[in-house]
Amino acid sequence: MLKIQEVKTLVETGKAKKIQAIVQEALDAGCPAQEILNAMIDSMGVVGDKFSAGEIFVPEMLIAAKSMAKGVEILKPVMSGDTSSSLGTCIIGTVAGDLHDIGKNLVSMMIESAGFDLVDLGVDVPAQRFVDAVNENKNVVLVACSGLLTTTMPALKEAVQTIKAALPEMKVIVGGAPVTPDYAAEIGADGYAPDAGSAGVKAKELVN
Ligand code: B1M
Repeated sequence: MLKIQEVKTLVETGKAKKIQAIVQEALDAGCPAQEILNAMIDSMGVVGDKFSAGEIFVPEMLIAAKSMAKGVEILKPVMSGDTSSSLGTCIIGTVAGDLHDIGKNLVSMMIESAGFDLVDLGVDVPAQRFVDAVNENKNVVLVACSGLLTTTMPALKEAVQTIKAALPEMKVIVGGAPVTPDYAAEIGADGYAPDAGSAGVKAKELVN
């Protein structure tokens, strides 16, 4: 428990160099990986609230994000399951104009654990790039689009609609903090998930 509190503090204060050792110590002390991850996600919420309140600014958000990403590197091998048989390839990316990637990276991890091969296009991905990636890769069965800003929700819509216009049979899943199930349905996505764990479950459901 004490170690988890330490992990939270290291995320909130952006101590990227120290966090990996402490995450490892928390695991060694028997803390479940999911609990450590949830604590780090909570901490990003704290960081967001401080940003909203004008107590911290973009650089502090950025170093907190780096710190969390470093911590997740230690959790990834523990949380990823057996992926020996593939359900097909999933293309994933954060939509145009949006640079947030922590949530997308967690979703990638869970979709990969669910049994998909993954092609990660990164952040700020133009709508057409998703279509091109489907055509450039083998056995693509799913496209996953993440959006974290209310201002990039139209880009999410454009991504889904561009993919569906070019590839009507392709399954598309969307998510991200401002996205709701209603919005996902309204823009023509096949699936929505509120968090990384349920994104893995939903992805499997969509291709079965
Ligand atoms: Co930004 N940012 N940020 N930021 N940032 C938010 C999102 C914000 C809520 C902060 C706030 O004001 N409280 C706010 C958005 C407000 C809004 O749109 N209503 C905001 C803002 C305003 C901005 C800027 C505009 C700030 C500025 O420049 N003035 C700017 C925009 C830059 C851009 O993208 N063009 C900006 C920049 C940044 C940084 C670059 C500094 C950094 C990102 C670094 C990085 O990602 N590598 C950053 C950060 C760190 C945050 C907060 C603090 C944390 C985000 C995060 O990683 N959360 C965030 C505040 C917050 O979230 N409370 C904030 C943890 C992560 C695990 O959660 O990403 O929600 P999340 O992912 C979840 C679910 O959403 C879901 O599963 C994930 C795991 O459970 N999910 C999916 C995500 N994608 C999914 C896809 C799926 C399914 C589920 O299917 C495909």
